[in-house]
Amino acid sequence: MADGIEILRELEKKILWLASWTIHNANHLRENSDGLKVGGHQASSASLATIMTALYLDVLRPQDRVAVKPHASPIFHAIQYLLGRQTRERLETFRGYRGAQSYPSRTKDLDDVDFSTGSVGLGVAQTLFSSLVQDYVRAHGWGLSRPEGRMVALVGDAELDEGNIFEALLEGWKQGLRNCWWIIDYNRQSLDAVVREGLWERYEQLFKNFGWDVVILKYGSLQQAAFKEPGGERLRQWIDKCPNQLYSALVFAGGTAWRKRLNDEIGDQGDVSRLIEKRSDEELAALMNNLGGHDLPSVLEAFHAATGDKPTCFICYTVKGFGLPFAGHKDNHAGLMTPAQMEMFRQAMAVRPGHEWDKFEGLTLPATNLQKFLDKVPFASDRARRLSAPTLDVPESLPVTMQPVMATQTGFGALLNEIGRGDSGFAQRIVTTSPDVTVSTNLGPWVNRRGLFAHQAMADTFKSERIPSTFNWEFSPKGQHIELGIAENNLFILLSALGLSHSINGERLLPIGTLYDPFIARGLDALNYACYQDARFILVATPSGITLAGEGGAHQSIAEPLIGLAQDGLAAFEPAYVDELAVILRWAFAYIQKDGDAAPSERNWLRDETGGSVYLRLSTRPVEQIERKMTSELAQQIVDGAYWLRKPGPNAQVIVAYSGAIAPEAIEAVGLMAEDRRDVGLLAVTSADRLNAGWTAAQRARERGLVHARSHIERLLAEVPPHCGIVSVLDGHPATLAWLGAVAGHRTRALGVEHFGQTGSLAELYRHYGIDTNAIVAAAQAIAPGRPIRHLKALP
Ligand SMILES: Cc1ncc(C[n+]2csc(CCOP(=O)(O)OP(=O)(O)O)c2C)c(N)n1
Ligand SMILES: [Mg+2]
Repeated sequence: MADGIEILRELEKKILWLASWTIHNANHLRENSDGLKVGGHQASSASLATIMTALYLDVLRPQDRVAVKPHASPIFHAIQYLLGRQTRERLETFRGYRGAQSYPSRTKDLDDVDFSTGSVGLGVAQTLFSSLVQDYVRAHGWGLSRPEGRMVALVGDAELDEGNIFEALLEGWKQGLRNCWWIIDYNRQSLDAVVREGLWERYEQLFKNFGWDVVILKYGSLQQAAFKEPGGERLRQWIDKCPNQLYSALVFAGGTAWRKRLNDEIGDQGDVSRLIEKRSDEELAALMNNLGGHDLPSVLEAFHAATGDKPTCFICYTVKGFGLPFAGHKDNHAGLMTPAQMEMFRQAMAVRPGHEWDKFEGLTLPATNLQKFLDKVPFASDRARRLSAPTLDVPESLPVTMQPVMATQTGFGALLNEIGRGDSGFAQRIVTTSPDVTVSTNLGPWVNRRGLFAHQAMADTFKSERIPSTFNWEFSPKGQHIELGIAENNLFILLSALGLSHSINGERLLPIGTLYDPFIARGLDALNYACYQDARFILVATPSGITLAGEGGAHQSIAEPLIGLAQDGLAAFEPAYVDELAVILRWAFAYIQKDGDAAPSERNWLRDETGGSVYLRLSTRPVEQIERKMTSELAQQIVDGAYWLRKPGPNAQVIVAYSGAIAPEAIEAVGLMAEDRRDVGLLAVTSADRLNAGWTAAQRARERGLVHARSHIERLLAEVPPHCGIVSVLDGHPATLAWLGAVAGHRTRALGVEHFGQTGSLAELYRHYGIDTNAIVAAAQAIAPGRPIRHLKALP
């Protein structure tokens, strides 16, 4: 190990150099630089150089997974470079087009990032949920031939201000979290400031309260040795009392300043003075900067000592910018080394000009020894850290017992209930989850059949006490529903972890999460990051819109259809009928498993073969169902995003395009107009999102010369005469469908909901917001002039 420590020390130096050079290169040297400087990396990275060296080059195993603090990405990339998993070219284009990413990215980086970070707090929680998912998978008897991994987060101390971390912490405690390490980079600096005194004590208590072990790495081995010298105890007391601001300032100021301050405050001409005097300025600075988190032996010892599976929080004292000229300065977050400072750093590192990217340049140990060491690094012993799992066959169709009048939410519950009856491999891999709205989003029947997941079996007391209850809430390691507390961030981060199981655990899951539609906004960033990681899941949101009337104004959702339209990696649907939902859900189970060709289909210009996640915006409104045969053509159109419920004639003056639960109003309006407007058409839009994406892609293809490219909506609207108007309507923001007019230049009036919070009956609310039958007719009359539509009533 002594040898090992020397090698690690050398490599740590090299890693800090490479990370600093990467940033310097991106800022000062890269040609065609647009003048935008890279901030927030240099100091922030340096703070974790020691800890990450210890982890990646010694402690971690291939099965371990890490969420790296966003600003430590240059250190991460430098380590991967040394391990031969990152290219020089990508480091040279750090933060540039197709270069190494400023924040580690699972999808954009090529050097094996486990979790994308960038939005602080989310990566931290992701490790916790990944650990729960690993337990879930293994409890179901899958993936047992592979060793259990540890989920590790490198956490900025200011990152702990993010509330989602505490939401996760509580959930982890409830679910019996194991195998999770959170390593806090306690540099006592955030972006703007130096953090409050004594935060570590709050953290310590907090983590202990949630059943974690807490390991504090405060003093490095130099300091520990010095404390044993005569006068050492005085020095320790002084360090313990020193405020964060002052310590940082002295780190920045260096040896002379340390000496003056220490002599002023504890210099007694006796033991302590001797302890201080014995050391040169440089040695004194090295001693005072030797905090636990920068001391390889202490860091290694602490990590290796944590052998059990208990979740463990390491509070590591560090210096932001350690080893760099602006170490400790409170303004250093976006600090960059000047070319002159970099030159000094280069000399200190003995790196010759032109050899900046050489792996072992300037190191004292022989290159062959260093390379031999790197070749044996346990973490890198298995190149295939990213796993895969076969796709599961999805039934040709999903059966459902139709009732004449039915809400899509009821349909969803019935569909899952049917799936839950069978015990196909497909049904076994479904895992559902919900933040305390399991029953109210209609997952109850499924949960009754498949049970809830927990490490230990727990009977339903109501059942054992023979008290009648609709729900049989039994927990067991085989259960297939993970019940969460009310925290939508947790829902999305858990979905993200479940939806990466094929890649992380080599075992595919088919995750479904349910929540109330308006609360998508509560966890939106976590949803975005789940999609960004390319996690695969189905999100089912009910109730939605103002159609939830009885639920009250405070639960209305307006912007969610636009989120569905805009969110990358998420295909959004808003069906009106349960037979549509059955088709879409079946498609979704296959779609979330795809990972194929990125070329768009020539039929709809969508890139379905690449797969993605799915959002189903459903409703609690019972709607009269249409009795019809589900032909394969109709099913295809439902999945593509729209179909004619009533085809417009050649002389159509107006068409109505609707989405979702407002279908009865749209149908009624078309009926009422029929006598006074010719050939009225009715377009059922099942996915504004997919229609829009196909349209955009087809236009782009045409602009690039593929003159015959046509999207699904273009084909549909090609049948509509140019003078015809479009009235679009949905229970959501009108912009969701307003773009339909731009497809072929039809005059359009977009109806929808723009204001929040009104309560009332469904009829009152539809009237109030102008999406009822009469409002549709009025809009049609206004944009498709002709004789007065006789059923039109005056608008309020
Ligand atoms: C959700 C979110 N809000 C704000 C930011 C901008 N930001 C990036 S780093 C940072 C402060 C980080 O401080 P700390 O976690 O202590 O890391 P250090 O820089 O000290 O290493 C902030 C506010 C962000 N990345 N994500
Ligand atoms: Mg910090």
